[in-house]
Amino acid sequence: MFKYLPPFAAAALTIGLAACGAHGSAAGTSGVAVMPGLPFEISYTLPDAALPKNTIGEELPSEGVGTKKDPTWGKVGGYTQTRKAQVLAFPPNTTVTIRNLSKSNPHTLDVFANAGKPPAQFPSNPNLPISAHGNGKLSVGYASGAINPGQSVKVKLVKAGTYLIGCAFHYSFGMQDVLIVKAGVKPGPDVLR
Ligand SMILES: [Cu+2]
Repeated sequence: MFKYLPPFAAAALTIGLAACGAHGSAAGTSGVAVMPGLPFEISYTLPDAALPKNTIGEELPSEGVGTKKDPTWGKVGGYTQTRKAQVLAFPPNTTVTIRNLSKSNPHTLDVFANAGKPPAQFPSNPNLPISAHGNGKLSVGYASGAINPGQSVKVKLVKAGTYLIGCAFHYSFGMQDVLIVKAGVKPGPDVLR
């Protein structure tokens, strides 16, 4: 891109990117770095960063998190522990932060059934309350309540199990996923479990 980047400019760019990363912008992984007093600017793209540990991010698949065909459970979408849709997994007794990654839509995380054996059989019209249920403890019947854009709620995974989850507002838009609560499990479609 540039044959020569003055050392001070490189330092300024590094500082700028570090500051950007520290704010952990949800999906803002590209932009333009402008250095005051210098007659050029630099476009950059940062790799997708993982969410903080023990965080579930949620948004519409079309808002960026997408859907995934999991080899074990089938198509899931809307929820992630990284940046892209995946089957979720945590050990029991973890306290998880559910974070709405959207800039414009409220979302929920509702647990409406045990998953049973794979692949996941998502019913066409499950009971998904918008109001909060379960008192911050996750098992079948838990509902986060509406989480506004950028906001979070915490829930404790008190009971081992494999659950079907969905969003009360956007289940039919593909916010359907599997949450595994079991010792030693790893999230994601590419890890044996
Ligand atoms: Cu939603």
